[in-house]
Amino acid sequence: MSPSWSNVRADFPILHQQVNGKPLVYLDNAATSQKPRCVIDALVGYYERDNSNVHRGLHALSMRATDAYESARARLATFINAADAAEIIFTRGTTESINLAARSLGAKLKPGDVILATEMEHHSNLVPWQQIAKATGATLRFVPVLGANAEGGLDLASLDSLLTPQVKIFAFTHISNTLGGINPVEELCRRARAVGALSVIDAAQSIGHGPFDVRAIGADFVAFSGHKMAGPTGIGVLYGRRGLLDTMVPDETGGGMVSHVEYSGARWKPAPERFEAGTPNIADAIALAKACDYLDALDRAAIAKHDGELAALAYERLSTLPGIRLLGTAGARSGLVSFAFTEVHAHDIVTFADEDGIALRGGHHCNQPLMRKLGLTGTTRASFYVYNTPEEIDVLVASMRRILKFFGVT
Ligand code: C6P
Repeated sequence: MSPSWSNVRADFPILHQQVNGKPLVYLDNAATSQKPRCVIDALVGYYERDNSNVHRGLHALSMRATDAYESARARLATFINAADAAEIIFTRGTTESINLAARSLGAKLKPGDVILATEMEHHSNLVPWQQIAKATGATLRFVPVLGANAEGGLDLASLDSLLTPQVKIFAFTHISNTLGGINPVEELCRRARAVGALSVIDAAQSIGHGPFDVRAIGADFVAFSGHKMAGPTGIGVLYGRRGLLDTMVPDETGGGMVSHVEYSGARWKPAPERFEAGTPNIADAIALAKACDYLDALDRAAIAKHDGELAALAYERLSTLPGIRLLGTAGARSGLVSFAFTEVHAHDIVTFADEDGIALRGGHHCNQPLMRKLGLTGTTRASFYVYNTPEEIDVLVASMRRILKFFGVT
């Protein structure tokens, strides 16, 4: 049964405020989502009752903290249907997860190898691969995006020529943070596997917005951030298939990740400890597990439907505005809409919308090459989550009309 979406707002304390004398309309969820009371309470509760360092203590608090931290890992594993909690590496977020994967996997690359990405990648799933390609002599290639407004999504036909046996890594986003379309990740993983390439999915924009089953998808690696899925900042996950993780070199070394150390060298523990040197972000991992409980209780399929319907409604309503250019597909989309006006800069739109209490995002959204390809300097983006309502889309559209009128666009 679908949750009562109007009750959901009561779970998020931050939403009940005015901005510039207007009720806050928070439509910047692709940048970071708001946090429900239960996640905030989990953070505070940990520091008030259990705070201690993990893994190295034999006293009660340390054992409690260790139990809670490792239970959080197990909870994240069930959240994405991983086969084993050891496949969950806690990181600072998507960016750190992809850097870890790139550096560890990159250690095995050589000249002649190919890393395949797509033209719609966020800088966080692009620059780390550029760096690894430069360091190893591997070549970085891209699956093109189709259409003047990227309405054609990824050019899947190009995979026939791009996915050669030279491709060792295929890194792609599940949902573009600028376009909002949903990429066919099962198919992309299957195609990668067929040529012996490892798949790396950037799930930053999808993980909190619908069901995600790593085994059904057939993913080798998945990166995501807690703060975009109702969890805290500073915590995220790199999922890696167990058999792969234990063959990989650690990215960082130090305490906690070693099984045996001499003055002359050291041996590594198996995953996940191998990839978690130093004191981890214990409190935020525990609170992230609470966010998983919260999203599952809402029902993640229902969340996907809710967010997608709001974005489709926003797309339809915004398309009536003069001079608007809407990016991405008109069809199946996740919970975001990205648009540009010929006459008004995205930063002006966002600044003026703030006067109406609306939080939007304007700019290149860390997609500079894609923006250049589409002939844009930036877009305005409205992104939705569980607490947003159709009435807020009315406020958004009315605000856009007011701004366009101010700039003399009719
Ligand atoms: N996008 C936005 O679109 P971090 O900052 O590590 O939590 O996530 C990076 C990241 C990676 N991939 C995708 C597809 C993303 O959307 C993001 C973050 C934010 O507003 C910030 S640019």
